[in-house]
Amino acid sequence: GTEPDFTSSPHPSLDFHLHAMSGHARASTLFFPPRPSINRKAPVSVPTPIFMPVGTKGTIKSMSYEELCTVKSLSPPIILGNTYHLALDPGTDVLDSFGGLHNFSSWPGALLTDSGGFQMVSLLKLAEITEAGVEFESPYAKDNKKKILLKPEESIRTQNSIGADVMMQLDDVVSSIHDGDERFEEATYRTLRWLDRCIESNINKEEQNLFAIVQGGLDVSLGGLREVCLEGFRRRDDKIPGYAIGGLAGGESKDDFWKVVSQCCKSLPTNKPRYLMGVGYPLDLVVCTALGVDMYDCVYPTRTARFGVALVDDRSPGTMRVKSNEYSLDERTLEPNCDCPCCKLGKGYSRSKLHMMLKSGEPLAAQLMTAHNIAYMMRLVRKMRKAILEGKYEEFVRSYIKKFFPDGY
Ligand code: PRF
Ligand code: ZN
Repeated sequence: GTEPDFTSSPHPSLDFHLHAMSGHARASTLFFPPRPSINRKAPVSVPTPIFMPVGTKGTIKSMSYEELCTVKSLSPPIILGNTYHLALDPGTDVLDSFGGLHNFSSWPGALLTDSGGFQMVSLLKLAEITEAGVEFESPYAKDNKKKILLKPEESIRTQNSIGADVMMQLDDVVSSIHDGDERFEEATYRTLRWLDRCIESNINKEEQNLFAIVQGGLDVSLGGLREVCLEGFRRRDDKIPGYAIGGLAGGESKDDFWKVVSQCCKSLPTNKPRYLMGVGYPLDLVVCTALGVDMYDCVYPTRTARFGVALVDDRSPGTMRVKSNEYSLDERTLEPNCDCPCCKLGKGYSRSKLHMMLKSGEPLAAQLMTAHNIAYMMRLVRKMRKAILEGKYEEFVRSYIKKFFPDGY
């Protein structure tokens, strides 16, 4: 059936229905229950495969929630926020007094928050990781380089204040191209220990799902660290409503990347969602969905929009640099068949107009380009889902790659 049944689900805060598979690719629906505390009266459903746009501080940059929710071509059912940024601003006092981020920012859909450790490690480079947690220098001048320690308990406490429908565990993130074997081993076991501390400290299990994050570097061999991590999670599976694959998209080769994603998907349970963190190139979505991934997030589509790059289907490598002078007199919209607020099925803003606005730094250009790229991603995941439901995903992958690489891949 396609109606949620939270009573029969082992996790009262998430009901997961797998509808169809095409090869390893999956079409499913995540149902999040009604939540009176945030004035949510009906369940929120998230069809997969899904791409989650990133609203680091609770807003997708340059987009209003009104436009995001009421324009049918956009309407992402779930977006992503970051614990680290939200803890600093607006902070847990404000979030608590509003009853969470859904209320504070008037977001009616589902919300997922990343735990904060990865953002600190990737943003600050100054973070020091110990068994206690991730220690970093406050980025605020007023704090005079004060050291702040983000513990697993603290990350979950903040995510409970945010009220996200999906919370991520604090994980020990290692750079797959900079760190050595010993560091990977330490990080893998620590990620398992931190998961237990996160599970213990979640005070809102009825409404907030805590996902585990598979770490373990690039070693996919039998008895390798990815397997160690996955085996550790199997022993805790009854406490884990969903899984993420972490530690990728950090500069490793595509070959390594695909091998790890494939191995994780083969080992993860089939009855729970799988989320590949920080991945958002359209082609990666198409390929990783074929390997069995359900959920994705990345700043790429929205960030690149603000820099004047549109995602388009009809050329290699699938992007259009609208700032380039070749578009200064181009009367066509970005994509002829796109029904986003920018293209309006060929009746919207011309490439020439967008080109001019981007060159002069007009904020409307960032808004329109962002809308187009979100519409592109939402259309892509809808097409993937349709192909999976029809049992034709392999053909879909072939024709998608052919469009990108007409001369061969
Ligand atoms: N862990 C967390 N967030 C992430 C990642 C991770 O490994 C990635 C992958 N590099 C993106 N975002 N917590
Ligand atoms: Zn468009």
